[in-house]
This record gives sequence, structure tokens and C-alpha cells, in this order.
Amino acid sequence: MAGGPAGVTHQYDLRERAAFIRAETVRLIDIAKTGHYTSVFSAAEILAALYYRVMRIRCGEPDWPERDRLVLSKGHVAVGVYPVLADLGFFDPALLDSYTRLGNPLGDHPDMRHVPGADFSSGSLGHGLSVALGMALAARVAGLPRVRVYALLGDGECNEGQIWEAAMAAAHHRRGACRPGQAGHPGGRGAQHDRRAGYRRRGRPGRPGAGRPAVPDRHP
Ligand SMILES: Cc1ncc(C[n+]2csc(CCOP(=O)(O)OP(=O)(O)O)c2C)c(N)n1
Repeated sequence: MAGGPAGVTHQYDLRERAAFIRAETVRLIDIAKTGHYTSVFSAAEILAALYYRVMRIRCGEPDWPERDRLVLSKGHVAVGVYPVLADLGFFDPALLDSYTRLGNPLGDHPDMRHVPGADFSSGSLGHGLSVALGMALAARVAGLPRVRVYALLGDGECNEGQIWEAAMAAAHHRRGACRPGQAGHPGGRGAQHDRRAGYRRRGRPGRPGAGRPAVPDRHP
């Protein structure tokens, strides 16, 4: 089966889905009166592509062992993910209307124990890549080669040493390919860091170093 939610054959218009994510994010942040809407806005296309086209997931079976995983390392984008999970059928969309209210499982940051479809409880920046690497290694140990694990990182949080340690560990274990995405806070320290160094892209077919995992550049 090609990518996308398991059993779903509908071809989604990803631009329209990204617009949906942005609109719903504004709506939910208005309900909560707080939230990181710019952080979702810079990731809306990524989220739309992953959930509606790429990831192998089962809405009726959130804990399907062979599903792909998405670790929201920048957990404050959960507000943009909840509408997608509801839209795909992971839970009742009516829950969105009382987002962050007492007793509602949908909080400012995702809680994997209470939100169907949430693969990790995040919020403290800097941990997601390590967690994603751990999931990828666990899938390898469990003999599930089709499982793909994605991690969404903020550019600022890439200044956390643990992110770089995870990237180097991924290279060591030959897991993963890093793809620099958009910067939510352009001009911030993370953006400068990205411009100067970034990640060396390895593992793309036809490029020098193809098949090797991504590793962070070493630079003075
Ligand atoms: C360890 C830690 N320090 C601080 C925060 C508070 N915080 C929440 S969002 C944010 C900015 C994140 O910026 P970036 O990583 O660039 O992500 P984006 O701009 O894409 O949201 C900060 C500092 C946090 N959640 N965790």
C-alpha cells in the first residue's frame, strides 16, 4: 500500500488541508485564548503531507504496532494536529470545541496517554529526536522494517545539545535522514545556525554518500 492513512484511498488536496489546519488552529487558539499559532503555520504543509498522504496509520486502531509514528518534538504544535486527528476519525471532532477546558484530554501539549493518535507526550523542547530514534531502533529490534518514524523539530530547539547527540547517534546506528524544514522564528539563533551549518544531506539516491544516514556538519 502506498503512503497515507491505512485503508484510505481518498486523494486529499494537501493545500486545502494545510489551509484547514491553519484555520482550525486560529479557531482553537481563540477558544483557549493562548497558543503558538505561528509554530503551526510554519509546519502546516508538513503536517498535511504526513497525515493525509505519507504516514501509514489506522484511525480505528491508534496503537497499531506497524503504524508510522510522528514525534512532535515541538509539542506546542499539538493545537494544529488535533483537528487533523479528529478529521481522520481518531476521536470525536466535538472535543475540539472545548480544547484545553478542564476534563478535556486535548491540552496545550499532546498527552499520548489520553489522546488517540498522539505518539508521544512532548512539551519540553529538545527531546524529540532522541525519542524518535529510540522508536526507530525499537521497530528494528521488533522486526518491523516498514515502520517509519518522523520527528518535527523547531529551528530554535535545534540549539539543544541533545538534538545533536541524537543526530550523531542516528548516524551511528544508521537510522534516519534529516531534512531541514522551515524556520518558525526567522532570524533567531536557530536560523543562523541552520544557515551556517545545517545538516549534510546524505542518503538521497544518486548523491554522493547515498545510503548513509544524515549527520550534523562539523564546522568551526
Ligand atoms: C526546554 C524548553 N525550554 C523552553 C520552552 C518554551 N518554549 C515553547 S515554544 C518555544 C520556542 C520554540 O522555538 P522553535 O524551536 O524555533 O520552534 P517554532 O518557532 O517552530 O515553534 C519555547 C522557547 C520549552 N517548551 N521547552
